[in-house]
Amino acid sequence: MAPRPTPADKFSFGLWTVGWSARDPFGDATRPDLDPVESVHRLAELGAYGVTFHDDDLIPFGVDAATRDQHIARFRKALDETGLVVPMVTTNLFTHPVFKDGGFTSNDRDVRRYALRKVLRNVDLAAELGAKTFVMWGGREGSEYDVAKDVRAALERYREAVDLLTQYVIDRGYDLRFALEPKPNEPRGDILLPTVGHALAFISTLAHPELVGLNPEVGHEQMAGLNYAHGIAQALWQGKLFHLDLNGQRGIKYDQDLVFGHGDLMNAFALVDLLENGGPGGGPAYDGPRHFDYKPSRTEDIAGVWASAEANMATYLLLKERAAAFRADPEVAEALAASKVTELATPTLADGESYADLLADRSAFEDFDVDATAARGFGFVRLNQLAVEHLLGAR
Ligand code: 3MF
Ligand code: MG
Ligand code: MG
Repeated sequence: MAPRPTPADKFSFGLWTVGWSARDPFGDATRPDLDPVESVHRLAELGAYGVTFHDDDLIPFGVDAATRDQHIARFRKALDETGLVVPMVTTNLFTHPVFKDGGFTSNDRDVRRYALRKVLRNVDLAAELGAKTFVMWGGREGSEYDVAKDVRAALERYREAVDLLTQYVIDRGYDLRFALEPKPNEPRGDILLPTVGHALAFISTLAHPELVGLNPEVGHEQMAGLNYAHGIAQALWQGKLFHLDLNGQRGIKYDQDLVFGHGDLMNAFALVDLLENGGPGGGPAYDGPRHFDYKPSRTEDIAGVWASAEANMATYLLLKERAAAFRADPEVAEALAASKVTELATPTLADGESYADLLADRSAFEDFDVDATAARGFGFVRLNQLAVEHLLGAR
């Protein structure tokens, strides 16, 4: 039996996830639209603590100010009734045809100005609802044709937009940080800031890099053939893991948005182990929302939607249990030491040692037994098998 989630687990879902009516490029919707108010109630019943949304998930694009206020008021009432919080808000700069060449980086300057106004309005709403993170996924920021986009100019405009937004939250005194969400492609042929690494490099050029971090998504990194757990580790190491999108993906293909763990389960195990046990003293390395950005498969009816929402949380909690068992196993501790995994935390130079000392240390080079060391195995396969056996519940 999978453990039951509680708000203390900090699970959150986007309105656009459970609310997806399953229209895809090849077929019509297989489910009716869901009222956001119903989603809030159902998610709370299932044990989630938070709900997130794009402006357009909550407020239909283009409605007048009075109608907008009504949608927000209904949603707020549902939050009050359920106790659900809004840890993160995001803006849709990809659905409406006006954004077909992007928002912040559209070749059309008028579109860029409109995109900024749309985001600024939603930043105000995010702050009003108490969100601490504002995610920006630039799904249409990119191109299909290399000659049709000046990538350097586009990055300049991207930076201009993010710098404006950080200045805005500073001036307004909002307690809100931005998290960029990398993705390599889909819907554009090539999307700007395609991976965790590209986005980290971009952030280092900003006017207020301290206010900008990442929202890496499992499937997005895996679509690029990259290791998600590695990307998360680097984001943590650089203090940039502001938020994350959990889901499942099976290899380098279209964006699948499967339930968390229904793709690369071993990497999901490593990820949960990192998040839950990778911090100081073996505690959590990340204390933000465990946010699911998945799509209930098109084959599922509405009962299947809620079953799939539960599946995300159950899988996470099971992996958390399995990772705890892995960490508590003395044989694992011994295998980690034998594999020198723990030795990597020891600095390569001794305290106060200089390169001159290193050059003078004959044991490091002249007397070092290269052949004997090269002949010794690391035992990584044994270690990984212990992880597999814990993951399968065999230990
Ligand atoms: C697309 C995504 C997006 C972002 C969302 C949040 C529609 O693959 O992952 O979901 O997560 O825009 O900013
Ligand atoms: Mg995605
Ligand atoms: Mg996402």
